[in-house]
Amino acid sequence: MKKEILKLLLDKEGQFISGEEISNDFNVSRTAIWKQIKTLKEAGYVIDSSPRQGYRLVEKPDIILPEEIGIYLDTRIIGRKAYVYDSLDSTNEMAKKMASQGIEEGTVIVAERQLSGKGRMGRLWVSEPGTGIWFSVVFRPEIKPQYAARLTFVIAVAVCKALRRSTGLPIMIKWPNDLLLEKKKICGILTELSAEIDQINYIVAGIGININHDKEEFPPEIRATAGSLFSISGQKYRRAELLVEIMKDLEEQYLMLLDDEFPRILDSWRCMSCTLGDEVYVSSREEQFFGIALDVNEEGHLLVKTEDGQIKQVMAGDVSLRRLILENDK
Ligand code: BT5
Repeated sequence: MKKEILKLLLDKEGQFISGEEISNDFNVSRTAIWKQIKTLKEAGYVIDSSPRQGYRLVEKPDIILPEEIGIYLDTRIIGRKAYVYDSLDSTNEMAKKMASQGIEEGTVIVAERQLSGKGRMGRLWVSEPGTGIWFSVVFRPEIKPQYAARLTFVIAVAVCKALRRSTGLPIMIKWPNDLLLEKKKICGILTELSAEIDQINYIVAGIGININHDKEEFPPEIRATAGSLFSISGQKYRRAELLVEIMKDLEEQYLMLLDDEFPRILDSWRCMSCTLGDEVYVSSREEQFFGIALDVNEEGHLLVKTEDGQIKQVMAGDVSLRRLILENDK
């Protein structure tokens, strides 16, 4: 009921809809409508009520409400179920717990804030309330575990495409899991796998996107490297609307993966990559070296030509762009 009333208000944003019209449309009492309007107002939607004219949506808050997401989403898999929490330790941890209990594929877990948001290799992800989108998606792809890294490409391409389309900003992908805007990290992806030798149980993809932060809102230790859509473009965005667009692209790219069309995903990835052709510094647990990033292969490994002409395959290392290192060193 809440969803239907919200849809009417959103469709006719700025115009009055009479209580009578709503009660006829949905066959509910005026009191029931008034109750739903009250909860929407409490959530932050600014709704005018006039005894003669009815209700009018005046302003939409920057909140992520599952009912609103449901109105705009026509996906088959991604986001059919969405849970939004005020606060979680980590959406990935919650998603893994739900996945191991059998929750359906495509389920999305969002948190307004994370108390200990996770990056890779035990690093922290800063996830303050209200400014970004912090969420995880549960996948159960029928692909071999050795191809699990492909999902990171699915996510990076989908998020990059959706953000570019919605904002017009020249967002780029840095291998393997970052999105950059004007050389600042605006998004990080953390993909976690649970698998047997020959079969994937589930993959949880965690995505953190900085949307409406002021520059000063980032803690000093990441202020030089982190950015948000707002801190770079000066434009604020409604997170719920971006999330819907991202979910649509996630579904599109994921279906391509399931249809054995990974080469097409890789082609999109190559077009949006700021890593290929550039001089990179590869720093993994085993080794560190400089080279030129040539390409990525079907497993998602980065092919790097080293200074002595060898071509190395880089897996889950940490790749830094040399240009950035020099600039940050200044
Ligand atoms: C990542 O790790 O980039 C993956 C981040 C994934 C976060 C999402 S949010 C929803 C889901 N639930 C979780 O608990 N996690 C996922 P990594 O490449 O290791 O980068 C981490 C590094 O980025 C940190 O060590 C900081 O230097 C920097 N960093 C931390 N918070 C940041 C932020 N909000 N924006 C930009 N950089 C940040």
